[in-house]
Amino acid sequence: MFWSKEQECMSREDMTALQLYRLRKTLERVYHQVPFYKQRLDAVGLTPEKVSSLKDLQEIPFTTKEDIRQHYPYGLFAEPMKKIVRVHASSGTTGKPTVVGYTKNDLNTWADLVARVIMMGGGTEEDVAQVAFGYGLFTGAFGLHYGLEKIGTTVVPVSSGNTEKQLMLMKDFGTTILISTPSYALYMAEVAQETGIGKDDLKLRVGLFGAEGSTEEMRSELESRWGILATENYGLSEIMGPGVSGECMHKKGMHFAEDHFIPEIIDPDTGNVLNWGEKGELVITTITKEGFPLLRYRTKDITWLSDETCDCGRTLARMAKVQGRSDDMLIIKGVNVFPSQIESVLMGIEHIGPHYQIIVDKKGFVDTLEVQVELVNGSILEKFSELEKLEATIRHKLYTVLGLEAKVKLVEPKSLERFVGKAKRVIDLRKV
Ligand code: DLL
Repeated sequence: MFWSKEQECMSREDMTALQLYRLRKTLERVYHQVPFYKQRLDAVGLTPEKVSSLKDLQEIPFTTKEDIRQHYPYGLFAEPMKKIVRVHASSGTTGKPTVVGYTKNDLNTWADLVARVIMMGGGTEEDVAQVAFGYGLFTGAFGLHYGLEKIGTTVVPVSSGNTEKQLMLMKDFGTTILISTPSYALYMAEVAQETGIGKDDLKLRVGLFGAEGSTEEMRSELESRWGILATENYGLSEIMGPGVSGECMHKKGMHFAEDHFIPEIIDPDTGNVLNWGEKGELVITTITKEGFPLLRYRTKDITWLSDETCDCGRTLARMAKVQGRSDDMLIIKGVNVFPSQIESVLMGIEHIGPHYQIIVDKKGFVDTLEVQVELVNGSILEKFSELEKLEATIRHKLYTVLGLEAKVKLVEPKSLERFVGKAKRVIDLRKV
């Protein structure tokens, strides 16, 4: 199912021409309307007229989150405030948030791009969608909300949290689409089980999950617990919010809205542009945004792109699951570890549940890694030999994948923290 088939199935030639045209327009806009970009472009001797191919994009310096912070709150907006009809912000862990602004046209484009993602994942106007992302400055809920309304889906704007009520509404309102982070969907499934709500009590058939990474194993877990088809979508507030890319029902990578955003993959250390298929940091240039355009924004998200046409017929570049953020990558005893690798190992092992916590610390000069995992059934805690055997199995599997010794601690069911938004599974005590 397509929301905008013509754009989603364009030939590469047409896409390149459209991107170049829109890139030039964006450069003109920012060159004349944002002093920061004028300075940056002047510094490398690039004026909008000089850009004759997409390769020229590589001449443009990167923009970082730090640049946005330094112009807090509105310094990088390309339109006067009277044209800005909405702001959102991402909280960030330290200091001031990153603020983004949308014109009326931006909101319209945003709703269209989210509508694409919803339809790709199987949503229609017949559906009832429960938005269990937090409404507020976060882009997740409002982003999905307007995309759903554009299609004509019935929206239940319940927001995140209050899990028992969510489940009651899901049942009573006949919700067919659940929209949340994968970790919240997992938590909700657990509460559903505890309160005796089964798959058959619900009409749920589709899950649209995003805003954080999750492994294939986590997807399977969610699909079987809820009896749904689960797809994943990706986005970030700086670029727009959700709607940047999303999976279709073939679940083979996220179709990237290339007609609005140009993706590049770079080597995060050297900044060199890599080829299609090579893994690196995703860099995005917006080419239709009015309020808050961004040139070559470093997302820190590690992924790769494919330009093969998907079985669904879409020709848009496909983005692989985010492997992690370059700033989430843990360096433990000199070994690079992404939390997603640990999740992959854990999800395939019997007797343990999908809830875990990663604790990194230092003993003297040596890094330590501890993985705490919840048991499905607490009774095993009394059987010392079984417990030891299970811990050894997990340790061995982690060693095989990470090349690193980890301490494994099995804990009581339901003893680890649950999340209603983005999960925080890593505690790095070395940074405290
Ligand atoms: O999380 C936007 C969003 C909301 C996307 C709802 C999809 C659904 P931020 O709060 O600004 O925006 O966080 C952006 O979240 O750079 C990634 O690191 C991470 N992220 C978002 N989607 C995914 C995903 C929203 N599907 C940051 N897989 C991004 C992995 C994701 N990471």
